[in-house]
Amino acid sequence: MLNALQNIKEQAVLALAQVSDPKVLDELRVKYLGKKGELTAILKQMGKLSAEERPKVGAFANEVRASIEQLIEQKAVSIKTAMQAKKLEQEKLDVTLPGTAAPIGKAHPLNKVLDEIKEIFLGMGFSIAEGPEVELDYYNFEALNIPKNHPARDTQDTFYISDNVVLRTQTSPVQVRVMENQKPPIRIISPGRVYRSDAVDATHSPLFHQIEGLVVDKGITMADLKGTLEMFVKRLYGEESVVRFRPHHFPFTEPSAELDVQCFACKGEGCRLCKGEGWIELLGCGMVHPKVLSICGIDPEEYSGFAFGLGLERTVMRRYNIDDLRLFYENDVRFLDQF
Ligand code: 2NL
Repeated sequence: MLNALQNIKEQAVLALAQVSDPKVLDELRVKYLGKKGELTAILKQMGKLSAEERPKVGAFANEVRASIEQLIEQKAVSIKTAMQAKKLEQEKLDVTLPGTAAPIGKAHPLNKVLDEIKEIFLGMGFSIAEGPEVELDYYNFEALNIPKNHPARDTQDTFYISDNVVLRTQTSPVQVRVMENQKPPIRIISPGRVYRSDAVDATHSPLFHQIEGLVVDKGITMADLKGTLEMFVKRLYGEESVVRFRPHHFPFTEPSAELDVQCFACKGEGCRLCKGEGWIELLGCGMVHPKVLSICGIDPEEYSGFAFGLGLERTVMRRYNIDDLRLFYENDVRFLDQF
């Protein structure tokens, strides 16, 4: 019996030396020390022993039990320590590593410049007017002194929804609606999407953006037009900007003009930026045609006004030296992130 106990002890020592899994350790505890375990099995046979042998075997059995218990206890501690070390190793956190930046959006370059332009005009007492992009032929053309056979109505250039409904080609119809509904004084800008049936290339798109402006009151003259627009250009491009007005023609203004700014790069000498001209074209403008005023229900004998229009894309391209308008609509973050 002493031999059997010695065997159990040796087996247990060997088995326990191999364990690294707490479940297996528990199984071994049951196997050696459990109620149906090997040690208990031996102790149950103690009755067969002589009175002389019994205390010896009993003492040794206790010794074996105690040393197996101690081994299991030590093993449990070392397994727990090893598992904790492994967990710490796996979950280690280097707080000196750079963090993962949360991507933050920003305003589109078209909106950035549009916001600046709105601020400039709001600062001069203008309000912002909006209106439909799907517009009656009447508001887009007729009311602006562009009759049925005018070249500006070329079906090549305009999207027709039906005979008398078009996608607006300018934001002027917004201003026509304001004149119909509001008594002067009127001081508005109307920014928004406009449409032309153009093929897409570096300088054309079937959808682009325009900002128009309109002032109507008693006694408005060309001097108001020139003063207001020169002030606008200086606010947008810098106080040192030099402007000039050139005669032009629009059906809805008389007289009409185009406003140029002296090239910022060469100061009028002629360079690549201004294509040798010395001047860069910014916008079209003029005194509202008396016919347009009367069509909109405003007496041209009592009131006069000026109006202007500029393309947002062209303005932004000039501002940031962008050479292809398609970049605005492609939503490539590598492009958009630069502004
Ligand atoms: C351009 C420049 C312009 C206007 C737009 C306008 C609007 C009303 C009455 C009179 Cl309601 N004029 N807008 C005036 C001059 C120029 O746009 O290059 N357009 C094709």
